[in-house]
Amino acid sequence: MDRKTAADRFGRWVAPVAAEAGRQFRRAGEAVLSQTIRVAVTGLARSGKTVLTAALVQNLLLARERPTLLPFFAPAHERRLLGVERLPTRLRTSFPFDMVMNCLSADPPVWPPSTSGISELRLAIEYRPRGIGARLLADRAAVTFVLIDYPGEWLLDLPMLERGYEAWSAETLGLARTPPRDALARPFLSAAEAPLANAPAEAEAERLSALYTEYLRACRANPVNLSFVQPGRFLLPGREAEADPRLLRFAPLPPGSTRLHALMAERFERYKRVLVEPFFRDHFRRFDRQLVLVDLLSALDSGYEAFRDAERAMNAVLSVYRYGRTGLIRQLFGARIDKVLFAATKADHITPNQYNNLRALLEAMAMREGRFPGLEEGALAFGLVAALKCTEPAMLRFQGRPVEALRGVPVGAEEEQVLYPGEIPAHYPTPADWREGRFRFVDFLPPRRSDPLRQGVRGIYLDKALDFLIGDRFR
Ligand SMILES: Nc1nc2c(ncn2[C@@H]2O[C@H](COP(=O)(O)OP(=O)(O)OP(=O)(O)O)[C@@H](O)[C@H]2O)c(=O)[nH]1
Ligand SMILES: [Mg+2]
Repeated sequence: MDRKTAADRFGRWVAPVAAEAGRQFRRAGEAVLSQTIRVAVTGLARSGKTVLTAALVQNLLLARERPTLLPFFAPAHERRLLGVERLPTRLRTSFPFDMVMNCLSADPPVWPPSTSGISELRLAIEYRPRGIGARLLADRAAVTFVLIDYPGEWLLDLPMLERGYEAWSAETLGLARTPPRDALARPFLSAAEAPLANAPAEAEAERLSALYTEYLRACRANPVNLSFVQPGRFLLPGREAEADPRLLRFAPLPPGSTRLHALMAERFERYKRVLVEPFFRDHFRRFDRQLVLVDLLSALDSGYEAFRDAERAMNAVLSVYRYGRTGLIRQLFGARIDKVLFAATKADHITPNQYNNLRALLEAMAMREGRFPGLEEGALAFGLVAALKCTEPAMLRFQGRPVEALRGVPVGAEEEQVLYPGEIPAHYPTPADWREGRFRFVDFLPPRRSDPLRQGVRGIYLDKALDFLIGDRFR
């Protein structure tokens, strides 16, 4: 064999292998760069989860054609999105995306109905990696973005896991006896303090749990509009509890040793074991990032007590991050969430000059109870969003001076109006802030003449929220 033939042979032999190796190498790179990120969107009933989830998804679906839709979402702004499409749902009920978009694009547009339970939506996002190193591995990569919408009420049950029935009862009854809850809890409290001695324990448990649920419902309703309700599934049961309502037939009781007591304590433990623990184990533990929506403006609108109660609920949710990396809850569930964004919703109810105060207030509410050893520095953020902007900034004259106001169609009105919504205090508010009649946040109708199906959903800071939650995964 002469040298040339040997070289040819060598060349022929090596060339296809090298190409194959290159392909494999690139495929491995794509595998490295292809990843799944699960972001859970939660918040109490009516906080704005459904509209916000749909708005994020709709704008992502349009982001390649309309990069200006999400200017603060770096991969969109840098024109690195190559394609975004919906994938079939895997584990959970499908998020009702088409229904929500049909509502928002109807003429006139309407708000979608309330949802219940947990649902998911999966998106495949193809993008061009940024760094040269990453591009050498693959010139396109993919992120599977899973959004999960679930009731924030379920998170309020977390602190129950650390309590026995007696301790939980003492705490819960103590809260029910403080204003403004005491007035709402009266029928339940008098029944709990003097249970019917001759009634069968089963029937009494049923009667007391019904009264207790009524009390929780009244807490959430107008005019008090409180946030902290426990057990959260008494109001938002979910599929498992709907199938077996006996799981919800208990209530707190003063200390005692009756048969009723034993039954209540047993059901309390069962509730934790059958409903609370599996949610944390099977769902929460798998989330990578968490967006917690807080309708802080409604709470502020309802008075000092509602505001402080929203803080109580926020801190119950945050308690999971106060346990530290070795705490009980971590050990039990090994939660891997490494970024949490708390966002005040419906920011279109206030004028832009109030955004800073709203954000600062949300942060102050969380920080009053101390730090978060369960989260790295910078992993917890506070912001504000509007899923769908229903107002435009406008000006009014008040006592001869111009003041920033909002233009929109209030719920119940026919015509556009210009309204002054009030100001968010720059300090942590005291009851005096409400005596001065400081806030009047009006509900507005969704805007007409917008075309969310083609133009995207116009919100506030949707792109910033997205960038915080998933931007780092598009390297
Ligand atoms: N002005 C304004 N109102 C909003 C916005 N988002 C939600 N809303 C209002 O809040 C209501 C509740 O929004 P949803 O997205 O359905 O809230 P949710 O948390 O999914 O509520 P549930 O399904 O009942 O738990 C809507 O019907 C609107 O009235 C927003 O960005 N701006
Ligand atoms: Mg909903």
